[in-house]
Amino acid sequence: MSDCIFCKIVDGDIPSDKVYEDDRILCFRDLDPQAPVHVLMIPKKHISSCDDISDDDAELAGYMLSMVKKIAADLDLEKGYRVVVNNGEYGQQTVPHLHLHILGGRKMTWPPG
Ligand code: DGP
Repeated sequence: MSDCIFCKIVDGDIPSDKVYEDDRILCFRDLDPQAPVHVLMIPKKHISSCDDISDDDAELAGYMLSMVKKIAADLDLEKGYRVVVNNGEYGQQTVPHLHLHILGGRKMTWPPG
């Protein structure tokens, strides 16, 4: 998607502080961190939101979840972390390209608000 900022990050047109990359996903530090460690994991394929994960994307979505533990370990989040996916207006999704927030480095609170 030509007007998607996360697609531009995938393409290298917008710089990012990358922590992991392979042929299917990219992880980079959030511009506006909400915890001492806050990274975003995105699929390189443009998928707008959780609502837009098709049956064909199921393997990719599963792969993303399966990679969370590796990213968490790489970032020394052995005490725990939180994975968040905001979806749509009420979910406070601001960037319409599917992303997992991985937050850690402090004890989280609940409910999230
Ligand atoms: P969400 O509200 O779930 O759509 O979160 C979008 C996140 O993306 C938000 O925490 C800020 C982050 N973000 C937005 N634009 C950029 C950017 O250009 N670079 C980086 N690294 N993060 C961005």
